[in-house]
Amino acid sequence: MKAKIVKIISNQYTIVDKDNNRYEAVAMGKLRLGDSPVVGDNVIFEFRDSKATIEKILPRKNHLIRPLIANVDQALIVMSAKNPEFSSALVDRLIFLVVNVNIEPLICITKMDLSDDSIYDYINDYRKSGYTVILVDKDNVDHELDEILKDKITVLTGQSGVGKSTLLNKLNPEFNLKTQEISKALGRGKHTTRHSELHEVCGGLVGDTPGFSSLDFSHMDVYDLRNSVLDFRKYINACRFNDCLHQNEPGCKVKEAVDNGEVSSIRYNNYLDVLKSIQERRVKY
Ligand SMILES: Nc1nc2c(ncn2[C@@H]2O[C@H](COP(=O)(O)OP(=O)(O)O)[C@@H](O)[C@H]2O)c(=O)[nH]1
Ligand SMILES: [Mg+2]
Ligand SMILES: [Zn+2]
Repeated sequence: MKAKIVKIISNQYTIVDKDNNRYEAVAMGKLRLGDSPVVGDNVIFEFRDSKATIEKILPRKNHLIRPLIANVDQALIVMSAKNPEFSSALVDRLIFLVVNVNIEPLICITKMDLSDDSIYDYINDYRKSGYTVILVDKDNVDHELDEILKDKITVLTGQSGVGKSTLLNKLNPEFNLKTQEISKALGRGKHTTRHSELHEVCGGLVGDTPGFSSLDFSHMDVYDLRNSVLDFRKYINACRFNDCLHQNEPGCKVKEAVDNGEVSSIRYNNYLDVLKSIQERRVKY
């Protein structure tokens, strides 16, 4: 039978099947020796001595290390319109890191109530480029988000103070209560107890904040970066040279598209900044 792992505490697994039945399960010893099961894993389980036992991990579409989550569908990149000040440089770096690991980026702009209309220059730029942008203010959350989170595994990312916890709490008031209880319960001996969990929010699953916020590009080469800019995908193989980095090469269709306004110059300039830093091997921010 098939199920998904939604919670792991030490060697105790909570799995949920497609009819939303939850089981407490153990894993076969051989699984714990090799590539251990992580939350988000789709697994095959059997009942052995009336105990649900995970026998096999199904192939993963991706795998985050920090936190350990498999099969992440999308990342909600959270950035405030103000306080802290909106930064497209930061949003775009997060987009590149997320896309590089095959996770779909979604942009969520919080604290719209603190901003003037100039934020719409960015909002329109991202929307025109094909990115989904969700807006949040003190009292309201774009209804679209319910539909977006449903049936998916989502991680939230973004610098501290932008409103990630506030947003999750708005979507599901139980969320904060639950996470606070867990951190209290794990306060003692937390270094020895492994705990990870996907939380149910809007009919989907939301994982812990991943470590993208360190903005570490050291594992990416220039082509990984180029291929992580969704804005350029339309121009794949259009440039004169296949290995075009859209920098100063002759016959570059991306640069042409930037000049005539088809590709966002904001994204392009943020791309160039990261590209240069990789080329200079000054890879950390
Ligand atoms: N005005 C306003 N304040 C917000 C909004 N969202 C969050 N905040 C405030 O921003 C601060 C940081 O929020 P928090 O959720 O802890 O951010 P996190 O570090 O990303 O989890 C808190 O004081 C929140 O009350 C919003 O949409 N509008
Ligand atoms: Mg928080
Ligand atoms: Zn090019």
